[in-house]
Amino acid sequence: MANTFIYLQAAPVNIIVGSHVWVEDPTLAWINGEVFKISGEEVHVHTTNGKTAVANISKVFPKDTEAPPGGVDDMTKLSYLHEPGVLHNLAMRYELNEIYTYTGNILIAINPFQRLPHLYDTHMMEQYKGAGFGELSPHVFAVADVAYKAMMNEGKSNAILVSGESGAGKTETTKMLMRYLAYLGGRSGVEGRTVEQQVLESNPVLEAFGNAKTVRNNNSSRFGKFVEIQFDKNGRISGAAVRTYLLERSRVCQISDPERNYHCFYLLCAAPPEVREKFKLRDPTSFHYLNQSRSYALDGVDDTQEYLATIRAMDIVGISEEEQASVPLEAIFRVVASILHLGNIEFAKGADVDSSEVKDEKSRFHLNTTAELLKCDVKSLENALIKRVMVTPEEIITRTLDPVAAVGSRDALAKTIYSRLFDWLVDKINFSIGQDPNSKQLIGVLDIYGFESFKFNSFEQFCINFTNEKLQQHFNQHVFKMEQEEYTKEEINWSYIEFVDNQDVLDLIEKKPGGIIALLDEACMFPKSTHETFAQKLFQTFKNNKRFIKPKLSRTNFTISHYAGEVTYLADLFLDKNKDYVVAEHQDLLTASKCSFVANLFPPPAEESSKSSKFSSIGSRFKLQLQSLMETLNSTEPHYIRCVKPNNLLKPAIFENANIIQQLRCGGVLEAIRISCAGYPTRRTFYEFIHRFGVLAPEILEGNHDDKVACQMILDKMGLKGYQIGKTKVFLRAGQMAELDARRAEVLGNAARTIQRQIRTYI
Ligand code: AD9
Ligand code: MG
Repeated sequence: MANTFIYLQAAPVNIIVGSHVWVEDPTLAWINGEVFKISGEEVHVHTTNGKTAVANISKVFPKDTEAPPGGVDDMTKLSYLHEPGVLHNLAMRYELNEIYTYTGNILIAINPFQRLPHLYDTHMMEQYKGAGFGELSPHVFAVADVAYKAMMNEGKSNAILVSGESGAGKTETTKMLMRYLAYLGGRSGVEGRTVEQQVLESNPVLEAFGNAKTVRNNNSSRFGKFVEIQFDKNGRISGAAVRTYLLERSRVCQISDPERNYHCFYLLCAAPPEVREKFKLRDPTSFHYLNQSRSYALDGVDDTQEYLATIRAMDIVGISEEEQASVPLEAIFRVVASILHLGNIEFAKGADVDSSEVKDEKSRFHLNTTAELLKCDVKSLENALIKRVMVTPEEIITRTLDPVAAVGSRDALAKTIYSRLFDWLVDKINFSIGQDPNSKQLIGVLDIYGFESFKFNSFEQFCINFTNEKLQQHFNQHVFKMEQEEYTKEEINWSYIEFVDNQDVLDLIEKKPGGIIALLDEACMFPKSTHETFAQKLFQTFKNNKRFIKPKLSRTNFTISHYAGEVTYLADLFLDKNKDYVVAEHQDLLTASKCSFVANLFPPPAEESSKSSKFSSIGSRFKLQLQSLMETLNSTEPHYIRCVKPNNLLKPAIFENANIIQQLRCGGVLEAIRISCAGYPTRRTFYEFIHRFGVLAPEILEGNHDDKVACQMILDKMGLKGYQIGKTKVFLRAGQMAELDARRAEVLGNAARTIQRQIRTYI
């Protein structure tokens, strides 16, 4: 990750001895202090921690000594819009449990890591319902309210895009948004399975099957989600659709301490005894897919209670225990249990070379149980795990798998079943809630993984970061547009503002032909490819691409220079992970299941192959999904919420500066500010401006000028260039506010010295 700070605002030249400033600090990122010496370009500062710091004048930023002690609720109200100022403002507010702050129209939400019930109660919802945007403190409800009002007034669809890194609070924020929208668009007094109730209850169902404990978050969503809530012309919720993206499949069979598998496995193991007996379940410690990690229980969570809560939620979204239900709940949990038993089947070397057999009696028990639960033939299951049939034009060859390959086959089967089950749940939820064909307006809520850069990054991070590049482009264009609109409204000239686009990274990834995804698909289709040949092809193709870097010490890794920093990807598993196919033996086995639910999860492939071409890849499919998401988003009015994780300990009241700066940068908050800095970052109403800078020209105030003219005269007297005067506000270029403040401090200092002299003379 690039470790350079973004200097949002050119450092002003008018820092003088006595100025209050910010300088870089190795632990705190930024620290403030007072300048006591300037020699050439070097500024010497007494910092507030009792030390001295020396910094180049280009890296010293003025501190607004007049900023209100509790911070400002909108960053655009800051006098100096720069990185330390932004950070300090958030820190001051966080200390007071003010977790929300605007940056213009963007809401920044810092995870409190503690319940703040009063912040989300019905009383709060009532208040926000009647209020105009900006009237009350920043809040998720205010964003949802703006979206709803805009939809009602303009008849246009809106979208709320929630982003941030793992554990930053996206899912919690999304749930608050949905609760507020259900409050606005729900039918009061109606009980039972209403559309809004189903929309809300889809969350716990999806969380039970798609969330897991990770090192970053005890309830981490392992999939992306876009919920479209449809409204009728009276503003009542009339339908909804949930789209999900890229569920993490590997977790089903591989976890490492202290993470967990998907919640549903544990809660099923904690179900009432008769349920566990039916599925032959025991303690989670007895299952290989769960006991690879020693983490079983979650702090503050009772899995038995979770089981019951999940059942209740499933009932509301139309999956019930009743016998007459088309898909009884029982079938779903039977499939979940079968995966646990499947994972316990072990293999030993078979009699022939490169062959394997079910290891022992214990494994045979699990094999039998898996077959029983999936209602498929046990011998066919065994064969599907340890044999492969190859059909050549001449003959049919049966090949055996060695124990390692058999384990691979077993795990592939588990992953396939689980991901089909998850997709089925999403479809079922959509079917139950129902879409309103007459709805012309909707509010979409996007809860999707933020930018990721780990020590080792693979295909999943590649897809996630690709998503973020797409959203970043959308975001930049939007922020830029908003700026332009503000300028147009004030009738000022804005034509020369430029902003950096990330189209070049997107081309590198998704261009067809020739982008990384296209080259990966090519490699996957060519039988002799290896990850090495794939990497070589990338190096060759992109050797002159400035967004692509070949790391010196590796033959197979490659680095992409993303908008949020550089990320190095390990090409090793890209080919495997990109291939999207179900082993034919697995497919045949499950299509033949006597349980219609299982068989329906695996419709015969003949139906599918007529629709699609013979090769399908995860990367290309994901690209198409993203394309469709972007099309939807482009037809909506977007609103942005950036969630920030204040510390990695997941504890309240700890605000880690450097960590937060990094997130603001990745979330594009600093970029948004930079875009506004490229134009006129400081805006003051005529009144505010005169109030602050009237002292620079008392003679003008004495004249009987109108406010606008007075502002113009003050600015002229100070000799500033490039600013603009709008209809109600003065628009200053970056650094000009600091310049005016320095002049003001000088005037006030002179005045104070004169008074002191007078006092001395008098004494
Ligand atoms: V991930 O990318 O899905 O791993 P999220 O979704 O960003 O992540 P999540 O919403 O799950 O994070 O929040 C993590 C935890 O922070 C929650 O389980 C809560 O314990 C905590 N949290 C987040 N937001 C709030 C809040 N507004 N109030 C109280 C919160 N606690
Ligand atoms: Mg989440």
